[in-house]
Amino acid sequence: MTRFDSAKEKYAALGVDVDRALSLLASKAISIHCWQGDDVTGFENTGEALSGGIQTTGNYPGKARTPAELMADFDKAASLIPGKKRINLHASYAIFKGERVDRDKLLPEHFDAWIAYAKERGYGIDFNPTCFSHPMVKDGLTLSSPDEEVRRFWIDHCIACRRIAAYIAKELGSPVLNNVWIPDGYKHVPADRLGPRARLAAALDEIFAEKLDGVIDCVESKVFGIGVESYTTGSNEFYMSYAASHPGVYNLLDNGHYHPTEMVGDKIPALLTFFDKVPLHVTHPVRWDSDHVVLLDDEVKEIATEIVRCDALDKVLIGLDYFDASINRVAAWVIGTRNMEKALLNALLMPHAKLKELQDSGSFTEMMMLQEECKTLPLGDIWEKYCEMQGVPADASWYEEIRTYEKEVLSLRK
Ligand code: RNT
Ligand code: ZN
Repeated sequence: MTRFDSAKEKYAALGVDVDRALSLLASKAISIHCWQGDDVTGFENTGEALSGGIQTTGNYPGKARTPAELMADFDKAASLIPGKKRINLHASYAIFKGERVDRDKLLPEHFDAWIAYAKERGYGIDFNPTCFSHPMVKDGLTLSSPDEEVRRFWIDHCIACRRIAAYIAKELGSPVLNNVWIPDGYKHVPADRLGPRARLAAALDEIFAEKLDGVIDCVESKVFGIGVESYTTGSNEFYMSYAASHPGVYNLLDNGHYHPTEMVGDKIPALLTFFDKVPLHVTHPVRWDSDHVVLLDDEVKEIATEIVRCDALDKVLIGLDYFDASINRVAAWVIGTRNMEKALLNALLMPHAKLKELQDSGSFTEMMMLQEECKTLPLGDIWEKYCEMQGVPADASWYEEIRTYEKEVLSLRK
C-alpha cells in the first residue's frame, strides 16, 4: 500500500473524502501578486522611492527590472507551484509601447502585453490602482487630500483603473478584482478626523459611479503605516461601513492590517454573514505590517479553515500580498504560494461536519480532542500526491531549480 493510500484510509475513517479535497483544491485559484518580483518598483522608471508607509527591506541580488524579466521570473515560480493561478497587477506595471502617460491617463492598451501573457497561460488577472510612490501624493495624501487638484488626479487614476479592469475581464472572460488601497493618514494626532473621511467617501462615490461589467470592486483598510502612525483615513470601520452601504463594493481583509491579536480567520465568517464575496490579502506580518513571506502558520491555517468550513471557496477571493527583498524573490513566491495551497489542503482534510455537530451538541471535550488529533494526520502524504498530480515537485527538490535559475539567470543581472 502506498503512503497516499494509507493516509487516505486514515482520513476516510474520520469521514473525510480525500479525492473531493484534491479536486476542490485544484479548482481554487490563488491570485499571486506580481510585486514580489521587483520590490513593488513597477515599470515607470521615474526614480520615485516606494512610499505610502509600506517598505521592502533587503537587497538580495537579481530583482526583475523589465517586463520580460518579471514575466520570466513569474513563469519560473509558477512552474513550481501547484494549483490554479491568477496574476495580481498594480497600475504601475503598465507596459508602454510608445509614449508614456501619467497614471491618471492610463488606458486598457497599456496592459495588452499582460493580457496576452495571462491568456497564453490560462491565468486570470486582478488589478490595483497605484496610489503611492508618485509626486502627486502630497503630504502623504491622495483621495482624502484637502487639495482639489490632488484628489482629482487620484480619482481619475482610480476611474482609469476600473476601466482597465473591465477591459481585462472582457478579454479574459474572467472577472477582475479591482482593489483600492490608499496610504492616506497622519503621523501626528490630527485636528480633524471627520473631514478626510468625508472627502474619501465622496471620492469613492465618484470612482464607483460608472457601472462596469466584470469588475469586482473592493476597498482595503489598514490600521497604520510607517510614518502614518496616528491616524489612517481608510480605517477598518470606515471601509466596512462604506462597503456595507454600497452594494457591489467589497471590503478586502489584509491580515497585516489589524492589531496583532486580531485574527482575520474570525473576520471571514463575520463578513460572509452579510457579503457574497470576501477578498483577501494573505501576508505574514511580523510585529507590524511587515509583509514577510506567507508561512504555514496558525493564522494562515485558520484563514484557510474558515474559508473551507464556511463552504466559501467560491466567495472568498484569495490574493497574496508580501514583498521580501532579503531572499531570492522567485523562491519567495514559491514558498508563500505553496504555503497557501498547503493551508487550504489542510483545511479541506478536516472533518468539518463532525466537528460542527460536536459543537452544536455541546460535546466540547470531544470537539477539542478531535481538533487536536487532526493536527497530526498525514497531510504531507496527500500534499505529495497533489503535487504529483499537478506536475510540480512534491518535496524540497524544487529548490534545486531555483539554485540553477539564480546561477544562470538572476546572477547575470547587474
Ligand atoms: C499596503 C497594502 C497594499 C499594498 C499593495 C502593494 O499596506 O497592503 O495592498 O501592499 O497594494
Ligand atoms: Zn494588502
